[in-house]
Amino acid sequence: MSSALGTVADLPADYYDGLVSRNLLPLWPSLRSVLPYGNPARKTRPTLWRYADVRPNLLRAGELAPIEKAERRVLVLCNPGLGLENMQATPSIYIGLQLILPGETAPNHRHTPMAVRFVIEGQGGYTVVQGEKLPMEKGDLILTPPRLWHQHGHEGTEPVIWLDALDLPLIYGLEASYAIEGKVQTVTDPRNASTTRFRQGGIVPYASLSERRDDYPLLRFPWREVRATLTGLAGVTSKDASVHVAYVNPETGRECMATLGFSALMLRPGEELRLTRRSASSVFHVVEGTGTATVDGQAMAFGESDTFAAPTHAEIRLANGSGKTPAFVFIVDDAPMHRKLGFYEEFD
Ligand code: GTQ
Repeated sequence: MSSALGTVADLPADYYDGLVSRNLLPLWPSLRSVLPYGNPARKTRPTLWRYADVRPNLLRAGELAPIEKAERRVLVLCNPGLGLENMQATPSIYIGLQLILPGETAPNHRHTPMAVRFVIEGQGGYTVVQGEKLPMEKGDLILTPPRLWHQHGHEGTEPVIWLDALDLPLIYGLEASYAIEGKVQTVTDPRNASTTRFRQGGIVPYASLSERRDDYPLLRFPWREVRATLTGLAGVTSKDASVHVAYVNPETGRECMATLGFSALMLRPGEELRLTRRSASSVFHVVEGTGTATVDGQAMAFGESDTFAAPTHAEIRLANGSGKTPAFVFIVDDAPMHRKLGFYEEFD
């Protein structure tokens, strides 16, 4: 059985001060706080960001911050439990909502954190990744992997807004986060080349069987395909199983990025779903529909384009608010990193 550990107050002051003056600390007074028994200490709060609150402020940023003065015009979704200034939705996940106006370009750069974009509204936006021009339609997922060049642009007529998810808190915490500015990219690959090469799951270019594998063979996952897959899957899934798909690398069948994972969930009309409790933290973005999320007992009513965060080890329930139409949710989590580090867990 564990007993109470000694505290700093138990120690002679001159001994403790002597340690501190030599950049030393005793472990035992802090052991339980850094390595608690049973469950991790969590500061992340279940938090909901309503699109109706973010959108007008983001459009105002369009007036206040010219793209040349912003590079990336983004409002960051900060978890209040983690300190707003730390710009963490969860301990490992950064989420920002980015606005680009017609005719604007966001300059070419590359950086050590990985990023993905999930389009919320507007037509005509695009991202160029390593010379490949990737169109951005509502619900599309675009990957900008670590250290690959990327720039954004907008050829349409209405504002384009997307959600950025990055592993920035993690990479910043490693003191490894930095960017390099680049010259404007020339588009070398035809529009949508990676999506053409990997058009359908299970069918890959023959040469990819013997070629050295590209780490990121597919950079764009069109929502149209994801939604159709979910709808089809709902038809062959029993009522007690969830309708949930993962975005993967088409060559390996494994997660498409090293640290963060991406998936999409369909809540059938009237469905109430209890997610498997697990070690990973996550962020949910509502693509379509309304409902209620209950995270560690805290209920949050969600609507289209709202975003909410759940801490590690959280108890999560999702209920579709409609008995007639499905709801669709895009999910970002840090399960790939938990798996790689060897401590991914599912409970119950
Ligand atoms: O679009 O490259 O939200 O570099 C934060 C950092 C977006 C981007 C963010 C970035 C970007």
